[in-house]
Amino acid sequence: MKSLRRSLLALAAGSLTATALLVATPATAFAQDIKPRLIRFGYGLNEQSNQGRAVKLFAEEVQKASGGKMKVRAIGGAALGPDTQMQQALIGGAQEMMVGSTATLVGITKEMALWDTPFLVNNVKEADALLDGPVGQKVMDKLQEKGLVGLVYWENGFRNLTNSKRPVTKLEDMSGIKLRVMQNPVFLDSFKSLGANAVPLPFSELFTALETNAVDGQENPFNTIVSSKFYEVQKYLTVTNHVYSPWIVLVSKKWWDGLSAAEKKVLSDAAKKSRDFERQDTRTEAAQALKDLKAKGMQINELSPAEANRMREKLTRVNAGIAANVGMDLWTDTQSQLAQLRGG
Ligand code: TF8
Repeated sequence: MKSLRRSLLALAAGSLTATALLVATPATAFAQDIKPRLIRFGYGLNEQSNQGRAVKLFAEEVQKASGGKMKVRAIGGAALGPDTQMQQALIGGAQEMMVGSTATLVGITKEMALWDTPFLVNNVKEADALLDGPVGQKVMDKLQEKGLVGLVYWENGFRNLTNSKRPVTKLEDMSGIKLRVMQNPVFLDSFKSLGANAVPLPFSELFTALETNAVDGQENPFNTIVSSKFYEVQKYLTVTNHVYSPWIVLVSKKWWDGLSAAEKKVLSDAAKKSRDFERQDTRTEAAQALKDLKAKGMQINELSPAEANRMREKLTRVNAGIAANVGMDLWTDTQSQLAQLRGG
Protein backbone atom coordinates (compact mmCIF):
# COMPACT_ATOMS: atom_id res chain seq x y z
CA MET A 1 0.00 0.00 0.00
CA LYS A 2 2.66 2.47 1.14
CA SER A 3 5.18 1.58 -1.53
CA LEU A 4 2.46 1.75 -4.17
CA ARG A 5 1.54 5.27 -3.10
CA ARG A 6 5.21 6.19 -3.12
CA SER A 7 5.70 4.94 -6.65
CA LEU A 8 2.55 6.74 -7.80
CA LEU A 9 3.88 9.93 -6.26
CA ALA A 10 7.20 9.35 -7.96
CA LEU A 11 5.42 8.93 -11.26
CA ALA A 12 3.35 12.05 -10.66
CA ALA A 13 6.47 13.97 -9.82
CA GLY A 14 7.92 12.75 -13.08
CA SER A 15 6.31 12.92 -16.47
CA LEU A 16 2.71 12.02 -15.53
CA THR A 17 0.10 14.74 -15.46
CA ALA A 18 -2.55 14.88 -12.75
CA THR A 19 -5.17 13.77 -15.29
CA ALA A 20 -3.23 10.64 -16.20
CA LEU A 21 -2.91 9.82 -12.54
CA LEU A 22 -6.66 10.07 -12.08
CA VAL A 23 -7.23 7.84 -15.09
CA ALA A 24 -4.87 5.28 -13.61
CA THR A 25 -6.74 5.18 -10.30
CA PRO A 26 -9.57 2.70 -11.06
CA ALA A 27 -7.20 -0.09 -12.12
CA THR A 28 -5.06 0.43 -9.05
CA ALA A 29 -8.12 0.47 -6.83
CA PHE A 30 -9.26 -2.84 -8.34
CA ALA A 31 -5.92 -4.50 -7.66
CA GLN A 32 -5.96 -3.24 -4.08
CA ASP A 33 -9.45 -4.60 -3.74
CA ILE A 34 -8.21 -8.15 -4.04
CA LYS A 35 -6.48 -9.26 -0.89
CA PRO A 36 -4.61 -12.47 -0.18
CA ARG A 37 -7.33 -14.98 0.74
CA LEU A 38 -7.24 -18.64 1.62
CA ILE A 39 -10.42 -20.43 0.66
CA ARG A 40 -11.04 -23.85 2.13
CA PHE A 41 -13.33 -25.58 -0.37
CA GLY A 42 -14.71 -28.91 0.80
CA TYR A 43 -16.49 -31.63 -1.15
CA GLY A 44 -17.65 -35.19 -0.61
CA LEU A 45 -16.57 -37.22 -3.61
CA ASN A 46 -12.96 -38.06 -4.50
CA GLU A 47 -10.52 -36.09 -6.66
CA GLN A 48 -11.08 -38.38 -9.65
CA SER A 49 -14.82 -37.67 -9.73
CA ASN A 50 -16.69 -35.11 -11.79
CA GLN A 51 -17.03 -33.12 -8.56
CA GLY A 52 -13.28 -33.22 -7.93
CA ARG A 53 -12.42 -32.19 -11.49
CA ALA A 54 -14.74 -29.20 -11.36
CA VAL A 55 -13.46 -28.02 -7.97
CA LYS A 56 -9.95 -28.15 -9.46
CA LEU A 57 -11.03 -26.01 -12.40
CA PHE A 58 -12.69 -23.54 -10.04
CA ALA A 59 -9.48 -23.28 -8.01
CA GLU A 60 -7.43 -22.60 -11.14
CA GLU A 61 -9.84 -19.93 -12.37
CA VAL A 62 -9.82 -18.13 -9.02
CA GLN A 63 -6.02 -18.23 -8.90
CA LYS A 64 -5.77 -16.81 -12.43
CA ALA A 65 -8.40 -14.09 -12.07
CA SER A 66 -7.01 -12.85 -8.75
CA GLY A 67 -3.41 -12.73 -9.94
CA GLY A 68 -2.56 -15.53 -7.51
CA LYS A 69 -3.86 -13.66 -4.47
CA MET A 70 -6.90 -15.80 -3.80
CA LYS A 71 -5.97 -19.42 -3.18
CA VAL A 72 -8.49 -22.25 -3.14
CA ARG A 73 -7.49 -25.23 -1.07
CA ALA A 74 -9.63 -28.06 -2.42
CA ILE A 75 -10.40 -30.68 0.21
CA GLY A 76 -12.25 -33.71 -1.16
CA GLY A 77 -13.36 -37.11 0.08
CA ALA A 78 -15.44 -35.56 2.86
CA ALA A 79 -12.21 -34.88 4.77
CA LEU A 80 -13.95 -31.80 6.23
CA GLY A 81 -16.99 -33.91 7.07
CA PRO A 82 -20.19 -34.88 5.25
CA ASP A 83 -22.33 -32.22 3.53
CA THR A 84 -24.37 -31.37 6.63
CA GLN A 85 -21.26 -30.78 8.76
CA MET A 86 -19.66 -28.56 6.12
CA GLN A 87 -22.87 -26.52 5.81
CA GLN A 88 -22.69 -25.77 9.54
CA ALA A 89 -19.00 -24.85 9.25
CA LEU A 90 -19.90 -22.38 6.48
CA ILE A 91 -22.72 -20.88 8.52
CA GLY A 92 -20.39 -20.46 11.50
CA GLY A 93 -17.60 -19.03 9.35
CA ALA A 94 -15.12 -21.83 10.09
CA GLN A 95 -14.95 -22.85 6.41
CA GLU A 96 -15.30 -20.65 3.32
CA MET A 97 -16.76 -22.82 0.54
CA MET A 98 -18.17 -26.22 -0.39
CA VAL A 99 -20.11 -28.06 -3.02
CA GLY A 100 -22.69 -30.65 -2.11
CA SER A 101 -26.14 -32.01 -2.69
CA THR A 102 -29.13 -29.68 -2.48
CA ALA A 103 -30.94 -32.61 -0.85
CA THR A 104 -28.89 -32.35 2.32
CA LEU A 105 -29.83 -28.65 2.64
CA VAL A 106 -33.55 -29.21 3.15
CA GLY A 107 -33.22 -29.07 6.94
CA ILE A 108 -31.81 -25.53 6.56
CA THR A 109 -33.86 -24.24 3.63
CA LYS A 110 -37.11 -26.13 3.05
CA GLU A 111 -37.49 -24.79 -0.51
CA MET A 112 -34.53 -26.95 -1.57
CA ALA A 113 -36.92 -29.93 -1.45
CA LEU A 114 -38.22 -28.77 -4.82
CA TRP A 115 -35.20 -30.48 -6.41
CA ASP A 116 -36.12 -33.77 -4.72
CA THR A 117 -39.40 -34.03 -6.63
CA PRO A 118 -39.36 -37.40 -8.44
CA PHE A 119 -39.46 -37.07 -12.24
CA LEU A 120 -39.62 -33.25 -12.03
CA VAL A 121 -37.61 -32.75 -15.24
CA ASN A 122 -37.43 -34.98 -18.29
CA ASN A 123 -33.98 -34.06 -19.51
CA VAL A 124 -30.92 -31.95 -18.74
CA LYS A 125 -32.13 -29.11 -20.95
CA GLU A 126 -35.14 -28.67 -18.70
CA ALA A 127 -32.93 -29.01 -15.63
CA ASP A 128 -30.53 -26.28 -16.81
CA ALA A 129 -33.36 -23.91 -17.71
CA LEU A 130 -35.11 -24.40 -14.38
CA LEU A 131 -31.98 -24.20 -12.22
CA ASP A 132 -30.43 -21.23 -14.04
CA GLY A 133 -33.75 -19.38 -14.38
CA PRO A 134 -35.91 -17.44 -11.91
CA VAL A 135 -37.09 -20.53 -10.01
CA GLY A 136 -33.54 -21.74 -9.34
CA GLN A 137 -32.51 -18.24 -8.30
CA LYS A 138 -35.44 -17.87 -5.93
CA VAL A 139 -34.61 -21.13 -4.17
CA MET A 140 -30.92 -20.20 -4.01
CA ASP A 141 -31.66 -16.75 -2.55
CA LYS A 142 -33.52 -18.36 0.35
CA LEU A 143 -30.17 -19.57 1.69
CA GLN A 144 -28.98 -16.06 2.57
CA GLU A 145 -31.18 -15.64 5.62
CA LYS A 146 -29.64 -18.90 6.90
CA GLY A 147 -26.05 -17.73 6.54
CA LEU A 148 -25.22 -19.28 3.18
CA VAL A 149 -24.67 -17.81 -0.28
CA GLY A 150 -25.35 -20.05 -3.28
CA LEU A 151 -23.31 -19.27 -6.40
CA VAL A 152 -24.29 -21.86 -9.02
CA TYR A 153 -25.87 -25.26 -9.47
CA TRP A 154 -23.77 -28.08 -10.86
CA GLU A 155 -25.07 -31.36 -12.22
CA ASN A 156 -25.06 -34.39 -9.97
CA GLY A 157 -27.46 -36.04 -12.42
CA PHE A 158 -30.31 -38.45 -12.89
CA ARG A 159 -30.25 -41.05 -10.15
CA ASN A 160 -30.32 -44.80 -10.66
CA LEU A 161 -30.70 -47.72 -8.32
CA THR A 162 -28.08 -50.32 -7.40
CA ASN A 163 -28.23 -53.22 -4.96
CA SER A 164 -26.55 -56.47 -4.03
CA LYS A 165 -29.67 -58.60 -3.54
CA ARG A 166 -31.45 -59.08 -6.86
CA PRO A 167 -32.27 -57.46 -10.17
CA VAL A 168 -35.11 -55.01 -9.68
CA THR A 169 -37.42 -55.56 -12.62
CA LYS A 170 -40.74 -54.86 -10.92
CA LEU A 171 -42.06 -52.85 -8.01
CA GLU A 172 -42.29 -55.90 -5.73
CA ASP A 173 -38.54 -56.50 -6.08
CA MET A 174 -37.96 -53.39 -3.96
CA SER A 175 -39.65 -54.99 -1.01
CA GLY A 176 -37.37 -55.32 2.01
CA ILE A 177 -34.25 -54.03 0.27
CA LYS A 178 -32.23 -52.10 2.84
CA LEU A 179 -31.61 -48.98 0.85
CA ARG A 180 -29.35 -46.10 1.81
CA VAL A 181 -30.98 -42.75 1.06
CA MET A 182 -29.67 -39.22 1.52
CA GLN A 183 -30.47 -37.43 4.77
CA ASN A 184 -33.63 -35.95 3.34
CA PRO A 185 -37.32 -36.52 4.15
CA VAL A 186 -38.52 -36.69 0.54
CA PHE A 187 -36.06 -39.45 -0.35
CA LEU A 188 -36.95 -41.31 2.83
CA ASP A 189 -40.69 -41.15 2.05
CA SER A 190 -40.24 -41.92 -1.63
CA PHE A 191 -38.37 -45.15 -1.08
CA LYS A 192 -40.49 -46.25 1.82
CA SER A 193 -43.50 -45.89 -0.45
CA LEU A 194 -41.79 -48.25 -2.91
CA GLY A 195 -41.52 -50.86 -0.16
CA ALA A 196 -37.80 -50.50 0.50
CA ASN A 197 -36.36 -50.37 3.98
CA ALA A 198 -34.93 -46.87 3.58
CA VAL A 199 -32.02 -45.85 5.82
CA PRO A 200 -30.65 -42.28 5.80
CA LEU A 201 -26.84 -42.17 5.84
CA PRO A 202 -24.25 -39.55 4.91
CA PHE A 203 -22.50 -40.25 1.64
CA SER A 204 -19.14 -40.58 3.38
CA GLU A 205 -20.36 -43.73 5.17
CA LEU A 206 -21.94 -45.31 2.12
CA PHE A 207 -19.15 -47.41 0.61
CA THR A 208 -18.39 -49.11 3.91
CA ALA A 209 -22.08 -49.66 4.59
CA LEU A 210 -22.43 -51.40 1.22
CA GLU A 211 -19.23 -53.36 1.67
CA THR A 212 -20.23 -54.69 5.08
CA ASN A 213 -23.83 -55.32 3.99
CA ALA A 214 -25.13 -52.89 6.58
CA VAL A 215 -27.26 -51.78 3.62
CA ASP A 216 -28.08 -53.64 0.40
CA GLY A 217 -28.38 -50.78 -2.03
CA GLN A 218 -28.23 -47.10 -2.85
CA GLU A 219 -29.17 -44.70 -5.62
CA ASN A 220 -26.92 -42.21 -7.39
CA PRO A 221 -26.05 -41.07 -10.91
CA PHE A 222 -23.92 -43.38 -13.10
CA ASN A 223 -20.93 -41.05 -12.66
CA THR A 224 -20.83 -41.59 -8.90
CA ILE A 225 -21.38 -45.35 -9.22
CA VAL A 226 -18.21 -45.32 -11.33
CA SER A 227 -16.08 -42.77 -9.43
CA SER A 228 -16.94 -44.13 -5.97
CA LYS A 229 -16.39 -47.72 -7.17
CA PHE A 230 -19.80 -48.89 -6.04
CA TYR A 231 -19.56 -51.55 -8.77
CA GLU A 232 -17.09 -53.35 -6.48
CA VAL A 233 -19.80 -53.91 -3.87
CA GLN A 234 -23.04 -53.80 -5.92
CA LYS A 235 -24.08 -56.41 -8.46
CA TYR A 236 -27.32 -55.04 -9.88
CA LEU A 237 -28.08 -51.73 -11.51
CA THR A 238 -31.58 -50.68 -12.51
CA VAL A 239 -31.96 -47.70 -14.82
CA THR A 240 -34.69 -45.73 -13.06
CA ASN A 241 -33.74 -42.05 -13.64
CA HIS A 242 -36.15 -41.37 -10.78
CA VAL A 243 -34.93 -37.87 -9.98
CA TYR A 244 -32.49 -35.26 -11.27
CA SER A 245 -30.15 -34.14 -8.47
CA PRO A 246 -28.29 -30.84 -8.58
CA TRP A 247 -25.20 -29.96 -6.61
CA ILE A 248 -24.85 -26.44 -5.30
CA VAL A 249 -21.71 -24.36 -4.79
CA LEU A 250 -21.96 -22.58 -1.44
CA VAL A 251 -20.08 -19.77 0.30
CA SER A 252 -20.13 -18.85 3.97
CA LYS A 253 -22.20 -15.65 4.15
CA LYS A 254 -20.23 -14.49 7.17
CA TRP A 255 -17.07 -14.60 5.09
CA TRP A 256 -18.68 -13.42 1.82
CA ASP A 257 -19.96 -10.24 3.47
CA GLY A 258 -16.39 -9.24 4.24
CA LEU A 259 -15.23 -9.52 0.62
CA SER A 260 -14.84 -6.59 -1.76
CA ALA A 261 -16.93 -6.35 -4.92
CA ALA A 262 -13.87 -7.33 -6.94
CA GLU A 263 -13.28 -10.45 -4.85
CA LYS A 264 -16.93 -11.44 -5.09
CA LYS A 265 -16.74 -11.06 -8.85
CA VAL A 266 -13.69 -13.32 -9.06
CA LEU A 267 -15.62 -16.04 -7.23
CA SER A 268 -18.88 -15.58 -9.14
CA ASP A 269 -17.17 -15.63 -12.53
CA ALA A 270 -15.08 -18.68 -11.67
CA ALA A 271 -18.20 -20.42 -10.34
CA LYS A 272 -20.00 -19.88 -13.66
CA LYS A 273 -17.01 -21.24 -15.57
CA SER A 274 -16.88 -24.27 -13.29
CA ARG A 275 -20.62 -24.86 -13.80
CA ASP A 276 -20.33 -24.92 -17.57
CA PHE A 277 -17.28 -27.16 -17.42
CA GLU A 278 -18.83 -29.50 -14.85
CA ARG A 279 -22.07 -30.06 -16.71
CA GLN A 280 -20.25 -30.84 -19.95
CA ASP A 281 -17.77 -33.14 -18.21
CA THR A 282 -20.54 -34.94 -16.30
CA ARG A 283 -22.60 -35.54 -19.43
CA THR A 284 -19.64 -36.88 -21.37
CA GLU A 285 -18.76 -39.22 -18.51
CA ALA A 286 -22.37 -40.35 -18.00
CA ALA A 287 -22.69 -41.29 -21.66
CA GLN A 288 -19.74 -43.66 -21.27
CA ALA A 289 -20.56 -44.92 -17.79
CA LEU A 290 -23.05 -47.70 -18.57
CA LYS A 291 -20.52 -49.37 -20.83
CA ASP A 292 -17.86 -49.05 -18.12
CA LEU A 293 -20.15 -50.48 -15.46
CA LYS A 294 -21.09 -53.42 -17.66
CA ALA A 295 -17.40 -54.06 -18.27
CA LYS A 296 -16.84 -54.01 -14.51
CA GLY A 297 -19.34 -56.85 -14.19
CA MET A 298 -22.52 -55.13 -13.11
CA GLN A 299 -25.77 -56.67 -14.24
CA ILE A 300 -27.83 -53.85 -15.72
CA ASN A 301 -31.52 -53.73 -16.54
CA GLU A 302 -34.03 -51.16 -17.73
CA LEU A 303 -37.56 -51.19 -16.40
CA SER A 304 -40.42 -52.14 -18.67
CA PRO A 305 -42.64 -49.13 -19.40
CA ALA A 306 -45.44 -50.68 -17.32
CA GLU A 307 -43.21 -51.22 -14.27
CA ALA A 308 -41.60 -47.81 -14.66
CA ASN A 309 -45.10 -46.35 -14.56
CA ARG A 310 -46.05 -48.26 -11.43
CA MET A 311 -42.99 -46.93 -9.64
CA ARG A 312 -43.58 -43.46 -10.99
CA GLU A 313 -47.09 -43.47 -9.60
CA LYS A 314 -45.90 -44.55 -6.16
CA LEU A 315 -43.09 -42.00 -6.17
CA THR A 316 -45.09 -39.02 -7.33
CA ARG A 317 -47.47 -39.53 -4.40
CA VAL A 318 -44.98 -37.48 -2.42
CA ASN A 319 -45.53 -34.48 -4.72
CA ALA A 320 -48.44 -32.99 -2.78
CA GLY A 321 -46.32 -32.96 0.36
CA ILE A 322 -43.41 -31.29 -1.46
CA ALA A 323 -45.70 -28.62 -2.91
CA ALA A 324 -47.06 -27.83 0.55
CA ASN A 325 -43.56 -27.68 2.01
CA VAL A 326 -41.90 -25.48 -0.59
CA GLY A 327 -44.97 -23.26 -0.90
CA MET A 328 -47.66 -23.23 -3.57
CA ASP A 329 -46.26 -20.12 -5.29
CA LEU A 330 -42.92 -21.73 -5.95
CA TRP A 331 -44.59 -24.99 -6.99
CA THR A 332 -46.89 -23.34 -9.54
CA ASP A 333 -44.03 -21.14 -10.87
CA THR A 334 -42.07 -24.33 -11.43
CA GLN A 335 -44.90 -26.12 -13.17
CA SER A 336 -45.64 -23.16 -15.43
CA GLN A 337 -41.98 -22.74 -16.42
CA LEU A 338 -41.84 -26.46 -17.22
CA ALA A 339 -45.03 -26.23 -19.27
CA GLN A 340 -43.51 -23.31 -21.17
CA LEU A 341 -40.30 -25.23 -21.82
CA ARG A 342 -42.35 -28.14 -23.11
CA GLY A 343 -44.20 -25.82 -25.45
CA GLY A 344 -47.46 -26.03 -23.46
C1 TF8 B 1 -25.48 -38.55 -2.17
C2 TF8 B 1 -25.22 -37.46 -3.17
C3 TF8 B 1 -23.72 -37.14 -3.18
C4 TF8 B 1 -23.42 -35.75 -2.64
C5 TF8 B 1 -21.93 -35.43 -2.66
C6 TF8 B 1 -21.15 -36.13 -1.59
O1 TF8 B 1 -25.90 -39.64 -2.54
O2 TF8 B 1 -25.67 -37.82 -4.41
O3 TF8 B 1 -23.24 -37.11 -4.46
O4 TF8 B 1 -23.94 -35.60 -1.38
O5 TF8 B 1 -21.77 -34.06 -2.57
O6 TF8 B 1 -25.25 -38.31 -0.99
